[in-house]
Amino acid sequence: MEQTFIMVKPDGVQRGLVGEIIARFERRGYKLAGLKMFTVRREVAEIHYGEHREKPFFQGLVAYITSGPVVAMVWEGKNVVAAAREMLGATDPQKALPGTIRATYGIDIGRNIVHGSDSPESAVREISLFFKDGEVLTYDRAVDAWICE
Ligand code: DAT
Ligand code: MG
Repeated sequence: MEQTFIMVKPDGVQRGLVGEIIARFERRGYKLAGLKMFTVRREVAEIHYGEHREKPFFQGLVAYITSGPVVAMVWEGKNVVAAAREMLGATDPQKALPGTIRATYGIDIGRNIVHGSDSPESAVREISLFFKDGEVLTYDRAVDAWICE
């Protein structure tokens, strides 16, 4: 089953939005497969955001993501990568559609609250960067048959 990597960034943790974000994924029916809280180390941040290394905002982005604890999660379900990106909204909260997480809780592109993998390949890479073997769990939920036929 498809999985995605979702991370509540340090601003989301500081602002008390962890529960709100988890609740949205839970209520939609996705399955929580991994969850932990930690502070991202600079080396890991630079790998995670490696595609942006040459961008002018890179240093600020690394400083932001390493500035405090994050909550990292693996969510699982049909088409979860693309669906989660829609739930997050556009990268810039000013451009995000109403009702999305970034539009509901954010104002500034440099404080956009939450990360979500942009493709299934990115999800695999990001999950393996942040989670060790055994930290992503496989289990059955009795409710699954009521979520997808
Ligand atoms: P996303 O997080 O939606 O996948 P991205 O991968 O293009 O967006 O960029 C990663 C993060 O970098 C993004 O969440 C916020 C920051 N960022 C992107 N573009 C930016 C810009 N033009 N100015 C400042 N920060 C930016
Ligand atoms: Mg991205």
